[in-house]
Amino acid sequence: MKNVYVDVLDEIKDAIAENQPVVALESTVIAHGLPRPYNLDTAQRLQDIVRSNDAIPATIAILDGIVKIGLTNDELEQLANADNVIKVSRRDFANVVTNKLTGATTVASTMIAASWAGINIIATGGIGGVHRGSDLDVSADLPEITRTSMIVVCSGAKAILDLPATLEWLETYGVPVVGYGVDELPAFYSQSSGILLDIKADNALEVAELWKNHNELGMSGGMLVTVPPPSKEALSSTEIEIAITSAIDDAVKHNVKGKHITPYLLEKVKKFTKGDSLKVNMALLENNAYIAALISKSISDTG
Ligand code: PSU
Ligand code: MN
Repeated sequence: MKNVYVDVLDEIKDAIAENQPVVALESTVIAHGLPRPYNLDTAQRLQDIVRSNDAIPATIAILDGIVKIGLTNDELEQLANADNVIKVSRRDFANVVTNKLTGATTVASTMIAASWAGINIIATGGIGGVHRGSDLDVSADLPEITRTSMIVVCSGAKAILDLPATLEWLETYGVPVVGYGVDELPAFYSQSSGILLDIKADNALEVAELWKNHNELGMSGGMLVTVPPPSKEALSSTEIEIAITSAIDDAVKHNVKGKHITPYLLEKVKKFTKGDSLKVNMALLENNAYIAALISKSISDTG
């Protein structure tokens, strides 16, 4: 689907037409996931990393009602420094376009827009999932992965979530979850979750093969490729768990709900870890962009 509300950068259009590697990058992490000035720095670094590994970066956002697939440096800066940026998921597209608003795209909405442009891979930090506790809060990222044919490279679901419940959800709806060089689901801030995975790929080429067969078998929907955070910055599960529990207690106390809960918890965890969670978040975003570029290149080389 292409329409007057979608604007794809020429270099991305050309790369897709020539079957060259393109990696989509989401923008909620820029507008809501990371504090200034780290957000703009990281967004630029992610694009540079993708580019220096022979793929074209396509950061996606909605500016004044236009869905931008690929942002110029000025647009990236504008988004990183704007106030009142809407966090856009599937349900929000029509509203943001109709009212010419500015929005940052989550994993779910980035997948939707990326697929309009023919892109087949996105890199992020951690996907949304099933939240802890008794409220039925399930991220729109999960159903989107069942609908949209795309590889999602991430460090698992964010550890503020209920990871076993998230993995069960993905199993129920038939989403392949691949460990990249590991046989355990990474836990975003830390390398291990104790949850074993059934599918392992040791390198980008093996992911490309899985993806090719996923499509040749006529499987609809996406595939999750989970990459552990770099060991230098990764935190131990016990140290991060204390921060997460305190953050959730605070959120309950202040009645934070809906789309505000994820950014709230990330910010609180950052505070309780004295910035260590921010360091690992930025490091894993960079590493995931790197791995996504390698996978994208393997797909275009073998396709
Ligand atoms: N990864 C990060 N930081 C983030 C996100 C991912 O390292 O802030 C964002 C993604 O855009 C993801 C969103 O789609 O968090 C999930 O939000 P929710 O739980 O409200 O669906
Ligand atoms: Mn939610």
